[in-house]
Amino acid sequence: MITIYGASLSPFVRKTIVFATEKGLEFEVVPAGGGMAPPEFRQASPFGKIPAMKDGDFLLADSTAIVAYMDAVRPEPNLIPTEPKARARTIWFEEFGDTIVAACGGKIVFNRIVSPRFLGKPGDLAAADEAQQVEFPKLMDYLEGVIPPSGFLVEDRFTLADIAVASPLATMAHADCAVDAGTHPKTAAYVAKILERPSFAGLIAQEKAFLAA
Ligand SMILES: N[C@@H](CCC(=O)N[C@@H](CS)C(=O)NCC(=O)O)C(=O)O
Repeated sequence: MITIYGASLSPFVRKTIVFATEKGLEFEVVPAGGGMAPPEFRQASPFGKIPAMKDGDFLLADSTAIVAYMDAVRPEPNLIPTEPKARARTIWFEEFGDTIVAACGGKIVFNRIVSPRFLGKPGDLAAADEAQQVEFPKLMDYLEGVIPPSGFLVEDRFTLADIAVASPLATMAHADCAVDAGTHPKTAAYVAKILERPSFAGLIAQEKAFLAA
């Protein structure tokens, strides 16, 4: 049984949970982050970032490292294509989600949710608004141009690329930054369809309940 440390509001943690679910891996999620830190989490994540993972005595941090491990121990169903170009495109989209989308999302989510709710300090709402108005549309323009008619980013089937791109967008939607179906109809439909998968939908329902409490 694999243990994932973290909380699914984090796009990186959600990525590993969805990946493990889609792989059919047996896993549990142990809350970590903020003030909560079980001793093993500290060992697994040298810089205290979520997610981290434990499988037996093997400890590991970082969502990209964790999904690479999960993929190696459970190759099927395949979520990281093996054909060279498709594999490289998948990693590009993972990187796009983890760095470019998450950087924009961080400004929005930190200032609208994390700072006021978890740190007890007002967020910089102007910075969040600016990220949504200036940066976010550029990301959406890019996606609008690359989403294939199949509705999957790589190999016309569900892969890590879809998990990694949709996950930060799910976190941003909690912070009132949703894809505008008027300006970006393909992207809005794409994200909605990926997030409807049971592996995402269950988590998102729990997150909404947590944020509403
Ligand atoms: N590259 C890392 C990023 C992990 C990350 O930045 N996690 C954030 C939460 S979304 C975190 O733990 N922040 C707390 C901190 O930096 O101390 C991954 O993919 O796992």
